[in-house]
Amino acid sequence: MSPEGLAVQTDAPDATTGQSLTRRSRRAADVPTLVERAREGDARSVARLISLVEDASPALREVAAALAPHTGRAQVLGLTGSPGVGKSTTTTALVRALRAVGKRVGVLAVDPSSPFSGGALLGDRVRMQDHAGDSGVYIRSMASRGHLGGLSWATPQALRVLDAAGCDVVLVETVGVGQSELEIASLADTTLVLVAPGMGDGIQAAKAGILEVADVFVVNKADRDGADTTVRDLRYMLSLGGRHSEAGHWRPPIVKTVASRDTDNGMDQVLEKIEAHRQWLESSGEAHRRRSERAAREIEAIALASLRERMGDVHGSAALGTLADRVVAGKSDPFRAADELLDQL
Ligand SMILES: Nc1nc2c(ncn2[C@@H]2O[C@H](COP(=O)(O)OP(=O)(O)OP(=O)(O)O)[C@@H](O)[C@H]2O)c(=O)[nH]1
Ligand SMILES: [Mg+2]
Repeated sequence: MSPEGLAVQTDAPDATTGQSLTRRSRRAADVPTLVERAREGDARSVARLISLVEDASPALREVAAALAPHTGRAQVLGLTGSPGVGKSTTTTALVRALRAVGKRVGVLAVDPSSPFSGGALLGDRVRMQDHAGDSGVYIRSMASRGHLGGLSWATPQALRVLDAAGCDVVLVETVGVGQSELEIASLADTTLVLVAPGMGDGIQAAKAGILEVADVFVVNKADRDGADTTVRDLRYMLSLGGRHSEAGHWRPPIVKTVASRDTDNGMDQVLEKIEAHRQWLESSGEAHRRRSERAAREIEAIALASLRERMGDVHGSAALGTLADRVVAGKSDPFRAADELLDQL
């Protein structure tokens, strides 16, 4: 075994904590070996690859290139909803249901508010211990703040890692705050929007544009009063229009769940609706459209980030100073100067 390989073995002690990231990222990565091992299902290699992605390591390009031929198989499910609605509990229950039918599952818990990996998701990790020791499940918390473009930057790459590692399904959980649910919808093949009775979630959903992104509505905590009212509210709001009401479009079904129960919790119905949606995606051509839109957004995010980086080099540079002097002297105008600057990039 090469010294590199040894380093990989020893320095990724815990796939879920994301600790020792800095220490790890300083070491050179043997990317082909990592990818090979990840494809064999080695959790440490998967962890290391995701860390490289998350840290925007210099090896990122090599990682992306090495993963590319092995991707495109995994079904990506997004789960979003207000804090405390039951996303992690539902994720755990769905993982169990998917494992029961022999699927390999990856979970990415993305915290859009935290710049730290794993920090705020401690509680989630504890619950996820349900699946500890099951080699058919890979669970990872990720931070997204601090990355240019938030979710759109590191998450798609992490999805690729899990896809290449042979996950049949990848669940992406993110708390619904502001933009994140819209971003998750653009990443996922099927987006589940969770609401709970008595949280005013239906109305919030309408306001935040969530009605437009939901492929399946999950009314969780259906053991509580008001679940039927919530279902009715959602149904009413869906009847008011939007893209769902157009002919040939998918009408998001509404499923009631009690994710905290071990049995009879509604997960089988959720999986049925997900499967129905998958079939609709394929037969309508929407699957391809979504995937290529996703790739386009990714390319755009990378290109913009790289432009910004180059612009950063320009700030305070002699070239910019010269152009500024010409504008001040009336020999050029800011638009022409900006064009000239872009030409130099
Ligand atoms: N009564 C009831 N409680 C539930 C149900 N599902 C989840 N809970 C409880 O609701 C609380 C929040 O659940 P989580 O799964 O952590 O919710 P979350 O949406 O992941 O929360 P954040 O990640 O903090 O946004 C926990 O105490 C769960 O046990 C349910 O179906 N019924
Ligand atoms: Mg959670």
